[in-house]
Amino acid sequence: MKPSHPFIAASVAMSLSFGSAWAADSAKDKDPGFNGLDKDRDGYVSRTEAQANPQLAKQFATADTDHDGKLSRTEYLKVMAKEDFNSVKEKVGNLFDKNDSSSGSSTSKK
Ligand SMILES: [Ca+2]
Ligand SMILES: [Ca+2]
Repeated sequence: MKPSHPFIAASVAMSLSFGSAWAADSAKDKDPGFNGLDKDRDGYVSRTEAQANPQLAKQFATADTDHDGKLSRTEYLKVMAKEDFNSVKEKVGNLFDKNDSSSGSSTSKK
């Protein structure tokens, strides 16, 4: 009997390094925008800080639902989620347009 299994030791070491890399990535993915915009790290994105994101700056008044002149993380996430939803809708719409035109031209196949 061998005292240890080199393969298992290597795979454990690999999974550990992958695990920490994954954790760092997911923390970044979780909210890169808000932390990036909140330069003074007071937990809010001010109107000045929002200028770094033109899309957000444009919708600042709409996004600031409690009208305190700054965006909380919740307000930011809400407006950005709406933004994502709109762009997804646009993409899906383009997809349908493409499908419509291609299905019209491919009817000769029979
Ligand atoms: Ca801030
Ligand atoms: Ca607010």
